Amino acid sequence: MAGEPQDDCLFCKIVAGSIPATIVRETETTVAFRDINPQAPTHVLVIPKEHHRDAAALAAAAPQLAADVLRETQAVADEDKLESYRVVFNTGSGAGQTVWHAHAHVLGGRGLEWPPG
Ligand code: DGP
Repeated sequence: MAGEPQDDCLFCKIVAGSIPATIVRETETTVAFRDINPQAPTHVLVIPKEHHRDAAALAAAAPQLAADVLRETQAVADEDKLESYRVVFNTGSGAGQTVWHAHAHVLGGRGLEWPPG
C-alpha cells in the first residue's frame, strides 16, 4: 500500500535504522543523510519516512509530505551554509533514478554547471 515500508527498499531500511547512514537532519516525517557516492562537497539525500516510489508518486499521494521534503532541502542548505545549491529529483530510470523511494538530492559546495549531463 502507498506509504507502507517495503522490505526490499534500501531507504526504508535507512529510515528503520537497519542500514547505517550519516544522518544530518531528521524530522517527524523526513530523514536527510549524506549520499554514499557524493558528487559535490555537499551531497545530501532528503527522503520522506513513508515509502513512495518517486517524487511524482509522493506529490500525488501526499502533497503535504512532498512539501516537508522540499522544506528540508532548504534546512540542509542552511546547515551546510550553502548560498547556492541544486535540488534534483531523478524520476525514472532514464533520468538516472536507481533507488525507488522518493528522494531529493541536495548538491552544493562547488560550482554547478547547467545544463546537467
Ligand atoms: P538516484 O540515482 O537519483 O536514485 O539516487 C540514489 C542515490 O542513493 C545515489 O546517489 C547513491 C545513493 N545511495 C545508494 N545506496 C546508498 C546507501 O546505502 N547509503 C547512502 N547513504 N546512499 C546511497
